[in-house]
Amino acid sequence: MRLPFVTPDDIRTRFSRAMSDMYQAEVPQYGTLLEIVAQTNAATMASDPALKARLEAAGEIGRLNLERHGAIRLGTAEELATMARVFGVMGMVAVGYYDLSVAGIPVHSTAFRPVDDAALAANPFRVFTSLLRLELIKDEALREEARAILAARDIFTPRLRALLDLCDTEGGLEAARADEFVAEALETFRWHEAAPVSLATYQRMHDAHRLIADVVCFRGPHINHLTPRTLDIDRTQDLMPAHGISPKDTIEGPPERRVMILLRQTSFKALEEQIRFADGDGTEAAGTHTARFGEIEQRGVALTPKGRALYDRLLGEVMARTRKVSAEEYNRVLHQVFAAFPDEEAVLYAEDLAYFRYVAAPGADRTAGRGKDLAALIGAGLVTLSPIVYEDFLPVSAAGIFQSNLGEGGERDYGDENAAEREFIAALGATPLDPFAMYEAARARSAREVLAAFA
Ligand code: OOG
Ligand code: NI
Repeated sequence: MRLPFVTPDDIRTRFSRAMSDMYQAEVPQYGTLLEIVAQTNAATMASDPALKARLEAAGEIGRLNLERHGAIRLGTAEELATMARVFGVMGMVAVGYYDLSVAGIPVHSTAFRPVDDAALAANPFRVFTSLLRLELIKDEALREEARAILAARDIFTPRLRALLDLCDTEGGLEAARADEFVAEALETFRWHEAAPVSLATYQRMHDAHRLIADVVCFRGPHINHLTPRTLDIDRTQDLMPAHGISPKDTIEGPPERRVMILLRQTSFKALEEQIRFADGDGTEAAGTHTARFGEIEQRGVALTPKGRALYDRLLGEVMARTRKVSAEEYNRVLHQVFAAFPDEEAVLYAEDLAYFRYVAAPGADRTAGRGKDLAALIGAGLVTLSPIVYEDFLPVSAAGIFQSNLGEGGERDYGDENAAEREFIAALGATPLDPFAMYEAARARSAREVLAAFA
């Protein structure tokens, strides 16, 4: 008799828990962050019963303490293709294409995450996954050296590769194999204190770009942060210093508002960690590497293309007006400029700036709504709007996080960006899904359901 398969949602939850445990053991500040965030979330819900009721109605309470994202950086097309299979077993698919070269960083990226409503509600675990663009290493000898080092490594255990094949042929993994899969997959994300390259090689890669050293000089793509979701990022940020964590002095993304939009994030600086480098003759040289950091985030409503264009324009204006200013001045300008972004749900909806689900009002009289269209149902109070949470990342924010943790990269033009995207797609073996299309689909699905309920 064949045992039942563990669902992708369950495998993802087992994996994200295992990853969180590993990272807590490796980076104690992350455990502290989890505690502060849990405290903040409990306090925020206690002081804001309306928010709590809303999260409950939207099925978001269950996922809140599970919710986090991580990030890794890969070196080769084959690594990305295999990683896509690993995430696929956990019900995570590539969503969005992020071009980080606009910030002078030689990578491009996607986010692996669950996509349908039920899977997101079960556990929205996401991994921001970057691929190094070797072609951007200008020095040819160095580029070929990096290519050779990457070609010689395998970031996946042989057993993980076998389990991937088994999952493909059998169509799933039963409990014991799912546990084995989680343990084997975790190995790819582990930190290694011993590097397979010499200190001199590390330094040459590092001189080309810190990120190149981070990808090329290690046995695998160590998870570089895990980010819990807070309901109040300002409150969490204020609690950090008392717990021995010093955050950056500004929060990235939109300002604090009545209706939270997109994503706000803040991080603490990456740790400088001891590394043993292998010098060819069997001896070791001590050095350090800086990659792992901590981050928290607050998520709000997803924006439509129109809302996103307004957001990008306003943020661009803030950037242009705040070069080399204090944190106070930055916040002042941020609030002032973002006053132009409507801050009421009804207006965000009416002006098609943000995505909402249509929800039948509790106890709504079905017969009173018979035959009415959405506008009439909303007007009559029979249907209410529920914000669709933004499940993705901010390219500008992502670039900002990279910059603050990897040093100055400066603005650079990396040439034909469409060609880069085509290469990314070829490496991945698929076109990443369009996030806007998915929010739109969630909105449309809720419209169909609510109209059917009043038909
Ligand atoms: C990824 C940075 C992107 C975020 O939250 O925007 C990211 C990296 O540093 O590898 O995680
Ligand atoms: Ni992050």
